[in-house]
Amino acid sequence: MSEYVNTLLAHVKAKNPSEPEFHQAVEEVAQSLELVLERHPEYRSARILERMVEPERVVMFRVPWMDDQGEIHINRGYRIQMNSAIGPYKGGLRFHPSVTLGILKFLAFEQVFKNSLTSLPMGGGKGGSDFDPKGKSDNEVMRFCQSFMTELFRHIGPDTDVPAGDIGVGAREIGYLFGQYKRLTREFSGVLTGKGLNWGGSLVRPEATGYGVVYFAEEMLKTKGTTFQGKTVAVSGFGNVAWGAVDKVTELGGKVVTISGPDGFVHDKDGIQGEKIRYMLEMRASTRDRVQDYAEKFNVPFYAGKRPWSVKVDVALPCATQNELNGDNARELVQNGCMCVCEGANMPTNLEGVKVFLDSHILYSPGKASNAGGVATSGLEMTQNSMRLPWPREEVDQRLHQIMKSIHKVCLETAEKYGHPGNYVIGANIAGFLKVADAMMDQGLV
Ligand code: NDP
Ligand code: 2IT
Repeated sequence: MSEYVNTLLAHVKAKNPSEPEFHQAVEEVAQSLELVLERHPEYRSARILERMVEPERVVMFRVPWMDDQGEIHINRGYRIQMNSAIGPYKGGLRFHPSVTLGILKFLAFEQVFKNSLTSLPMGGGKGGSDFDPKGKSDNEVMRFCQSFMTELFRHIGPDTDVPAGDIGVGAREIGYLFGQYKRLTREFSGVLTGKGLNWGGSLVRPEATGYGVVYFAEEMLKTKGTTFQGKTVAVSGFGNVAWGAVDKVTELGGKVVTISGPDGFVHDKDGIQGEKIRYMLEMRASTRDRVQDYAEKFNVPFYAGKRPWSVKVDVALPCATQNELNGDNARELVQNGCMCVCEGANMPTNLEGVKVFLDSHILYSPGKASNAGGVATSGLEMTQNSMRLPWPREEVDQRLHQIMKSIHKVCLETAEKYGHPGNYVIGANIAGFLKVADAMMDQGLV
């Protein structure tokens, strides 16, 4: 690492203690950017990267709410408004007990590069709460969402900051959040994405992240002259992203043999298809947060407390959460002949795992490139809201597909241009950075 990047990292660590995930995300990006900063000293003297690691604004607030027994609970709410150089802040809300300021800062930082790659005018943000939706009633979730929005509403807006879903935030939560925003502002606007279809939502948004991951992986496979047809695929997670990915892989002739949850993973050798894909939605909606239910229903093996990376597959799609795949997992996948790892989750592979994939020269794509289909379709939802005109399914799907192809292309072209052909990490980080950096240069010292 150059002295410049070392100094920058030391600074970020000293200034933001107890935020290891944020340090990790910055380290990965900064390493890739050494090449750009060497060629373009103007970014260094304008201190672009130093500015990008400092959020434009962080909002942190109390979220008090009452459970069905009348007990009072207090959670913490956040919104990180990371970078608005190329558009209003855009990014999801995560409700999970593991949420901290550092986790949301890493996600907001990644979002800036991802949104830039989509080619749509969206800045980067992220938010959420340490609220645990597991086992909560609909009424409890509604009261929580209303309390959360009662503070958040003053910081967001259709041209300011447009939140969406992430872990623990799906259609139900977006509904409650939207209802409360509308009530407080007396405005029906496109302030959130992932809305219901009959009140401003877009077709394909629920499937978009998972579909996008598979469209991206399809492009990666094409570079080796192959397709999903007949490939065995490991997916982790069983949430929104995993569900879309399983559905699209199956449609393209691949066979998904694993899904996972916090309790372990299931190995379904016959492939997850048809009714089994629909059952994934049921499992998630149950809020039991157990993937073992699938193993019991379909009578397939369940491995408690394990992740699916020991299964011999051609393609792996990590779609659960950050740091779910370490160096040992990566070595095992590579040794078992896995030819393509395409990330659906945000930063699912730790730094050692990423190094293993890059050194082994298998096809490997970072989440900020391959999972951008979700936010890209959110961008398309914003466009439809502005036009007050919903597009048909084919139009949204076609645009999503086109966007994923163009992200793939720009990653490869950029990697090649900077002397690292086939390296999607370098390609994604540099291409995502350049657009934002140039906008910041144009806009003066902001
Ligand atoms: P969901 O809440 O729908 O599902 C998350 C899934 O991951 C659940 O199955 C969840 O279980 C599981 N999970 C969480 N922690 C672990 C763990 N330690 N081990 C195994 N499984 C775990 O969320 P999404 O599908 O929306 O999000 C999944 C990932 O995709 C996240 O990294 C998210 O940031 C990313 N992403 C989401 C997008 C979207 O549009 N929704 C867009 C781009 C990326 P649990 O109940 O424990 O959370
Ligand atoms: O990580 C992500 O890109 C998301 N959770 C989707 C964000 C969005 O605004 O649709």
